[in-house]
Amino acid sequence: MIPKPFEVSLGDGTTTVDLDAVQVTIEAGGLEGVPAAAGLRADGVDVDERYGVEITADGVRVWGPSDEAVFRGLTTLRQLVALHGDAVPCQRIVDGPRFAWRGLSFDVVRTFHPPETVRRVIDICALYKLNVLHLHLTDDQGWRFEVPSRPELVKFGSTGAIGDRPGGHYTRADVANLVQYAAERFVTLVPEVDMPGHSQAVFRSIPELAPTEIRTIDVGDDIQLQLGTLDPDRPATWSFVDDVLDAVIAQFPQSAYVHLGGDEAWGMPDAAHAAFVEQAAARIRARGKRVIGWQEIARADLDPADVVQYWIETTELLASTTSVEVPADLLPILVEHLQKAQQDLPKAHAQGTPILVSAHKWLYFDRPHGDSSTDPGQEEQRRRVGLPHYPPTTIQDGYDWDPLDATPGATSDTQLAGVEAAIWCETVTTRSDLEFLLLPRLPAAAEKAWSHTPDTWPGYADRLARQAPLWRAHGWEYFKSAAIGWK
Ligand code: TNX
Repeated sequence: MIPKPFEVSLGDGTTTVDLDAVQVTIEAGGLEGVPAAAGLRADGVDVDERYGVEITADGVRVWGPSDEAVFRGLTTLRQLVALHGDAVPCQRIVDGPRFAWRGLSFDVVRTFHPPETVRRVIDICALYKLNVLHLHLTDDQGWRFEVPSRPELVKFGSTGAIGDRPGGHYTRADVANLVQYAAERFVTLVPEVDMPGHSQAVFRSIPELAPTEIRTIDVGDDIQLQLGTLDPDRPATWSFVDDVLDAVIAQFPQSAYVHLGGDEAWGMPDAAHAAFVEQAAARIRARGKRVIGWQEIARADLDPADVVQYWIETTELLASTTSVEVPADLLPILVEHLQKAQQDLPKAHAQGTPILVSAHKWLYFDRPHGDSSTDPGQEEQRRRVGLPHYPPTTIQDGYDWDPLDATPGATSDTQLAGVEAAIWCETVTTRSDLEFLLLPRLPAAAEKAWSHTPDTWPGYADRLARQAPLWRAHGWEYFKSAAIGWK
C-alpha cells in the first residue's frame, strides 16, 4: 500500500471485500490518535482527511469526518483489493495525511496534453491520495485556456508548443469537464498563469504588451531563454491581468488559489518584479482568492495566507554551473539567479508564508531516470526523456529524503503547506513519455506528502513493486526500473 498508512492492526484471517457493499459513515470516532495535517490554516485544501477502515469477516466499514476522508479510505480499500484479490487480510487502519497540500504540477504548455491525458493523470494522483493537480497553463511556447475578452490569446498564443509539436488549448467546456472529473476524485485543479516572465505567448498574441526589446539566448535542445517581461508600469498590462484573472477564476471556481507564476523574470529589475507580484497578488486577493507563486515571489511583500513554492535547490545547481557547459552569455544570469534564490526561503519564513516543497532535486520528474530498465526496449526512451542538464535520479533518490529536512530554514512541519512534485515537458512529447516519468516516481512523492513516518528503502521498494499489476490493469505505462523486483 502506498502511501504507507499511519497505523495498521492486523486481525485474524482474510475476507472478500465487495467495494459496493462497504458501510460508509461520516464520523470522527477513533481517529483522535492520528495527528492532524500540517499545512494551511483555514479554508482552501485543508479539510480533515483522517479516516478509518475496518475489515472483518462480518463486513467492511470506512469512516471519517468529511467526504474527502471517506474517499481516501475507499482509495485504501481499492488498493487492498487490487493487492490481495479475494483474500484481503482482516485489519483495522487509522490514517491521515502529514500535509494538507499534496500535489503535482503539470506543464501542459511545452507539450499540449489533451483532456483525456489530463484525466489519466488525475486518476494516478487520486490513487496515491494527492489532492491538487496544478496546471501550468501558460508559458513562452503557448497559452492553453480561453479568455473570452481576449480571443487573440487562443487564436495566436495556443497554436505552438516546443519545436514543431502541435499546439492546442482547453475550451471552457474542456475545463469544466476536467474540474468536475477531478472534484469527483477530491482533486482540486489549481490554475497557474505564469507572469511577468514566461510571457512570450502573450506578446505574440497582444503585441501591445510586449517589451520594447526581447533578448533570446539559445540554451540548446530547441529551448530558448527569452529575456523580456510584462511591464508593471503600463496600464494595458493591468487591464490584461484583470481580464485573465476573471476568466481563470470563473473557469476554476473550486480552487481557493490562483498561481501567478512569478519565476524566472529574467532581465527584470528587482523592484519592478516585486511591484508586479504585489499588484498581481492584490488583484487575486481582491477577487476572494489566495495567492501562490514560485519562490521568487518571496522577494515581494506577501500575506501570511499566500503560499511560496520552493523549487530551486541551490546546492545541486551551483555545482552544475561548474560541471555542465553553460553558454557564456547565460552564466552571469544563472549565477545571479542562484544567489538571489538563496535568499527566497529566509524571506518567506520571515513573512510567515507557508512553503510548498517542490525542490527540483527530489520532486522534478523531468530528470532523466538514473536506474537502468529491465526492459531493453525502454533504453532509447530513457536516453531521450528527461532534461539533460539535470543529473539523472534513481527511484531510490526519489524516496530517500524528507520534506522538512529538504527545506532550508524550516524547523517545523507547520511552516510547510505541503509537497508538490512537478513534471515539465520540454523532453516529454507523448503520453507514453509522461507516464514513463510519473510511474514509478509519483508514489514516492505522494508518500512523502502523506505518511508521517518514513519507511526503509527496501520496505518501500517492496510495496512499490506490488503496485505494478494495478498500473497494468489501468493501461498506464511505467519505467521498469531494475532497482525494483516488479510483480
Ligand atoms: C524551471 S520550475 C522552470 C521551468 C522549466 C523547468 C525545467 C520553474 C518555476 N521554472 O520553466 O520547465 O525548470 O525543469
